[in-house]
Amino acid sequence: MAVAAQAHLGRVLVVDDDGAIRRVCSRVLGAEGWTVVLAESGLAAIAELEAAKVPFDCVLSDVNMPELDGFGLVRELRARDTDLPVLLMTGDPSLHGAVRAIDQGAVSYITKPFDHEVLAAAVARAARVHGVQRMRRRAESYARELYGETIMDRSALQGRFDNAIAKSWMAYQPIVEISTKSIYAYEALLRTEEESLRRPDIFIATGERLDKIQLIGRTVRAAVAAAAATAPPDTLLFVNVHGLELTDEDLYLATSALAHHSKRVVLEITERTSVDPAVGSARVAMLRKMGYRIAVDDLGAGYAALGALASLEPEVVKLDMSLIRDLDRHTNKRRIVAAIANLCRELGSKVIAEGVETVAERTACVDAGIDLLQGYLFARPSKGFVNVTF
Ligand code: G
Ligand code: MN
Repeated sequence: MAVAAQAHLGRVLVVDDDGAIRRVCSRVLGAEGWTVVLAESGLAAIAELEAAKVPFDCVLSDVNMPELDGFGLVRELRARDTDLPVLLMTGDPSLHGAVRAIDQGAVSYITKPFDHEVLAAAVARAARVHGVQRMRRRAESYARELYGETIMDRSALQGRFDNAIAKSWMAYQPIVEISTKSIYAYEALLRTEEESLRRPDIFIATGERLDKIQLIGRTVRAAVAAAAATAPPDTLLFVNVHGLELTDEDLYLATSALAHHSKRVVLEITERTSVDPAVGSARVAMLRKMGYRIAVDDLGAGYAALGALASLEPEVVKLDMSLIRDLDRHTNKRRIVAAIANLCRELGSKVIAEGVETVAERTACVDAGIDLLQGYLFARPSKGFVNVTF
């Protein structure tokens, strides 16, 4: 796969006492875009795992090895409370071997000898499942952080959530271009009349908790598509896309309502739920092919890492409001913001400053070379496409 070959897919630990197998795995997986680390025994594998500064995404291990065999390795890993997926390679093609592998906590197994395609697909699948699970867990702990444990009752939440979707609407907030005194775009923001979920972060965290992020995404995209005709011409529409939406096939349907407007839509991606760089860049390539442009949202908030600039090559970068707040009063902050804005421009991205609230912040942004601004100073998010007086 061309996309996969260029992407950095992640790190795989290959464990086998047979040097020939290690070499084949290294060659095949390396060509796919994986970073491969080799270990010649179960004990060496444990040592690699414990020394690793960057976590592994998958372990591919032989079953029959002296000292610590593949099953023992899985047991050791599980005892260390890690959910790292282990893919076992077994020379035993019987069902018994497979059952035993899964029983012991391996996520999957392949039988030797194997086709190169089978090997590559099995590793990709194991790592992908792991990535999605990790994302879900993160989303869930974020939801718990917002609510506390007490109101995590699923059925109660479900009722509120359904009501929130039924009573949801989109607010639009202008993004202004200072040099031309015009409106460059509007960001679409999800709102609801359901009292308990009025705070957008809590609404979305509830969707994460209930595994309904794709429903939220579909609702948002349909609403924005319906409103697109009433938006002032020549303005772009910025639409937030949650990390878990990137795997929703509805997003990629050429016949979907929003796809008809893709040329004027910029999809904002935030790393709040940690978009796997490999999944992210492949998916983003598909969205670009459909005509969408991509923005990295919340840069500087601790979610969006600078790495996203390299892996997603966004057309637009939005600087988080924590960087913009009191910009006029902090020399070092101004230096940092100016340097990030410069870097983004050098990489070919436009820069938007989010959360501009005061005239002094606006001036400081412009002085830092930022021409596109968004925030309460210009307009709050509101029901229609409001105008701005400069
Ligand atoms: O994560 P994202 O950047 O998409 O979130 C934008 C949120 O920030 C919206 O919910 C919006 O209401 C809010 N917002 C927009 N402008 C301002 C502002 O100037 N100040 C503050 N505090 N919040 C803002
Ligand atoms: Mn946003």
